[in-house]
Parts: sequence; C-alpha cells; structure tokens
Amino acid sequence: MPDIKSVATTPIDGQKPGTSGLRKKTKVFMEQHFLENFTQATFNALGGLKGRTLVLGGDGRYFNDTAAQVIIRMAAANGLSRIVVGQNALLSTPAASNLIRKGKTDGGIILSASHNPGGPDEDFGMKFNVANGGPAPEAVTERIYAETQRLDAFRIAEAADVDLSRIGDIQLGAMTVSVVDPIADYRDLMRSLFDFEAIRRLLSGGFTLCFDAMHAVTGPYAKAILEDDLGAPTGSVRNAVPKPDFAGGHPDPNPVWAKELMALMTGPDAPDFGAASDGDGDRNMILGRDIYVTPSDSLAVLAANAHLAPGYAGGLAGVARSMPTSRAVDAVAGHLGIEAYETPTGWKFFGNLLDAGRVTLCGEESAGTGSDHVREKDGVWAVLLWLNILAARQMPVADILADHWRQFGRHYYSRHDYEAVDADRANAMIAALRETLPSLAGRPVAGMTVSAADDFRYSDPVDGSVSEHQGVRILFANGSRIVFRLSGTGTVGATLRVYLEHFERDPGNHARDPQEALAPMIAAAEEVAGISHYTGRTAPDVRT
Ligand code: VG1
Ligand code: CO
Repeated sequence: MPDIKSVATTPIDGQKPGTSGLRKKTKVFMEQHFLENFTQATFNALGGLKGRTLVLGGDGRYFNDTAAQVIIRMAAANGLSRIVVGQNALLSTPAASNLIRKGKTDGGIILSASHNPGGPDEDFGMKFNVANGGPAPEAVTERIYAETQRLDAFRIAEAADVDLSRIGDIQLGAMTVSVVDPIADYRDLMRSLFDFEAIRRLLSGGFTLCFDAMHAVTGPYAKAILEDDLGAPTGSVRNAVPKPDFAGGHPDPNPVWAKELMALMTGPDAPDFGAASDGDGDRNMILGRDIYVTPSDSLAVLAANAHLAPGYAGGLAGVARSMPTSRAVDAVAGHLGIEAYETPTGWKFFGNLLDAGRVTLCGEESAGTGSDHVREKDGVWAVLLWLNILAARQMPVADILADHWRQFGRHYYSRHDYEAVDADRANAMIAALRETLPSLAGRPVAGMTVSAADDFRYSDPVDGSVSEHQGVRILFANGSRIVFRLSGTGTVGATLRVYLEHFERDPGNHARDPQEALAPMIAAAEEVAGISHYTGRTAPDVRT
C-alpha cells in the first residue's frame, strides 16, 4: 500500500479552462504544483473520486508521460477505483471519448494542447471530459475554476512510476490501473460505421491516398486502419510516429502548417486523396488532387452524402455547426428537411444536441467534423467517411465538390487570424465593435448594406443554459457575413479571428480564388472594425 501524502498548496490564479480545456506554456504546467493543483481542482469539482472510473491518455507531446504518472498517483490518493490508461499514456481525443462511453466511466482526462506545437518551450494542455464522452460543459469548467480558487492541499500517493508500456491491469494501492490498447476499440467502432469492403476495393483498384499524421497521435491509428485494415500501401501514412515535439512543427492540419502535404497534392505525383490530422487527432483536413476542401464545405458534403455509409444509412436526425462555420451545411439541411443548429465555438456545445438525439453530424470551420459515434470531433472518422463516399460515388474529390456547389451554391469562406496581438488592444477592438452594433443595421459598409448585426448569444435548446458574447456577427443584405471573435485556446496575448463568408448561387462564379471572391468582405471587416488600427497589423498571420 503506498503512503498517501496531503501536500499543502495555495490557490492558483486565473486558470480558467478556455474553448477546449486548460492550455498553457509547458513550463507553466511544469511549475511546482501547477499540474497537481489543477488536477486536484478537477477531482474536487467532481465531488471526489470514491468508487469511480476515469480514462486517461494524451497526444504524446513533451511532458505527457510525466504528467500521466502524476495524475495516476493523485487519482489513487483520491480514492479512484479504476483508471483506464492508453498504452504509453497515448490516446487520441476521439479514442478517449469512445473509451469513456464504452466503459461507462465517469469521464476522462486528455493531455493535449491539440494543434499547438509541443516541447519544453511550447504548449501543454489538459482537458476534462464528462461521462457522455464530451468536453466538460461550462457548468463543470466553472466548478473546476472555483475549486482552483479555494484549493489548500492536494493528495498524492508516494509510489514509483507505473509501467504503462504493457497492456494489462496493475494495482496501485486500492486503485486498478488498466493499461489498454489505444487503438483496438476505436478501430472496432470505425468498422461498425463504414463499408470497409468498399473502401478496400477502391484502394485495390488503383485509387491512391496520403495521410499526414504530422508526427502526432493519429499515426498509429491511421497505420492500423488505412494500411493494415484497408490495404493502402505502406507509406501511405506519413509522419506516422508520434514525437514529443511533433518534429518542431505545428500539428495543425491546414494549408499553412501542412505544407509538405499541400506540396504533394498540388504536384505532379499527387495521389487521389490527401488528408491530415492534428496533435490529438480530432481535426482533419481533406484534399483532392489540386483541391483543398474547406472544413465548412467538407461538413456540408458529408451531410449530403453520409447515407452512403452503413452507419448513417438511416439518414441524419439533424446537423449542427459552430456559429462562425459557413452556412453551407444549412443549405443541405434545408434540402434534407432536417434541423440545422447553430452553436458557439467549441465542441462542448454539441454535447446536449447529440445526447438528445437531435443531431447526428456536427462540425466547425476549424477543421473539426464528427458525429454521434463519440462526443468529440474525429479526424480519422472524417477521413473514413470521405473514403466511403468516394468509394460509393466513384468520382474524384474535385468533381464531388463541384457537383455539390452546383446543387447548393458555393459558400466562399476564409478565416483570417491575427496572432499574439496585444490583449488589451484586441479587447478594445471587440468592445468598440460591440458599441457600434446597434447602429450598423441599414448602414453601408464598403459599398454593401448591413442587414443585421449582433453579439451571438446561445440558448441551449436542451437544457436552456445561456452563453453570451460568443462572437460579433455582421450580416449583409447580399447574404455575405463577417464574424469577429477572440480565440480561447491561445497561450500568448490574444488571437483575433475574422471569419469571412460570401455566397454565390451562380455556377459560373464557382471557380474563383476564395481570397479574391472575399475581397469586398475583407475590406468591410477593416472598415467596420479598424483591425489595422487596433492590432497594428496590415495583414493576418494565417489565412485558412
Ligand atoms: C479553436 C477553434 C475551435 C475549436 C477549438 C479546439 O478555438 O476555433 O473551433 O473547437 O480550437 O480545437 P479558439 O477559441 O482558439 O477559436 V482542438 O483541436 O484544440 O480540441
Ligand atoms: Co485537436
């Protein structure tokens, strides 16, 4: 029986979980008692751990293994009955969500800062998911925050590291540590949703693909499923070994950070299909030969074609998108005669709708798509659904997209990010923008007329909870839209996100360069918000 220590500590300041858990510089997490304090606050917010089971895993970034050992010792000291840990403390976010649900556990801790870079000088993060497998809703994160403010001690067992490299059960005092294969259950779930036979035939018929795991957690998942199960040639999955620093890159699947894949897909040896996922495996990027599918379009295409996969053959109950995500999926929902919900940014807001059976598919413009199979967005799942659709329709990605636009019109879309902006200036900009909202409607901006402007307020249709100030949105009479919000996942200063959208019904106008098609919106955003004045920047750092 290991000794249990109660270590005196002091409350931690201002550690509010953001859009997706708590994200900080790794060095902050490594400061004395920081990880311990936040972990104890989480346990306290749950009302103690006696008799409970939790899941634990992370994306393999620097400090993942050390942090996992600390959390295990603390869980044992707090009376947890069982902790289910991915082998070597690895679990992708969707795989963790699946284990939480499948094992009917009380929740789980995911160690990840998602697409943020990793390493001693980069980022670390901790997310708490509840028993439905989804990110803690605001009521729970508020409780965790309150606990951080009144913490005076944490409990930890004095024991050596547990061997997480071998699958099986180990006792740590009264707690069982169940080390599990991080892939097996997830792979079974994917087999139950998709027509693996049809995808295998597609791949053996000469259809080629490249999946870039970006040195992050999806490498082993993609190798097992795409190469071993579906027969994609060895090497189809690239950068497949998770590295603590993601080989120095940002494991962020977008055209800016997934440069290597972009070059391949636009070069002479481009395969038919390209995809990438992020640090913790919940995001996805979809590419065809010479074509990038925006996440908003991807969600719409998946919604329109999901019935082609066995898991969705019965059709969709409804769809949901985060507010800044383009309204392309709304057009599909209208056509299908199903409900389309608009939620604030962050996957936690989809949980109630999924649990209540109101929606089957949901997604965000930030490269997240998912369904009711888990309660997280899911990168590998999105890739498999695309492959299932491609196998069923026998058309190139570019043709599927062109066909979609012909039927539903094209929602040109781009997000402009201004990173590490002075936080006070960014807040001042949003405050000024809010002030102008009441006077905007009817006013001309950059030659277009504003039809409505507001600060998005969400009232959850299931539990009635209200979330205010979820982004400023400006609608134009021609159907275009601009959204402004500040990121809740950054670790340095503020990140301003400007979301631009412009709808074109006419197929004659569907082949334009998105930045060009959005030029009037870009000008309008500057005119209405004074971006360069407040940020001191003349151009965004990242355009996706
Ligand atoms: C960003 C995205 C948001 C996403 C969140 C977590 O949040 O915009 O859509 O849900 O990251 O994704 P923000 O507040 O920085 O805009 V992940 O892959 O970190 O779990
Ligand atoms: Co992620």
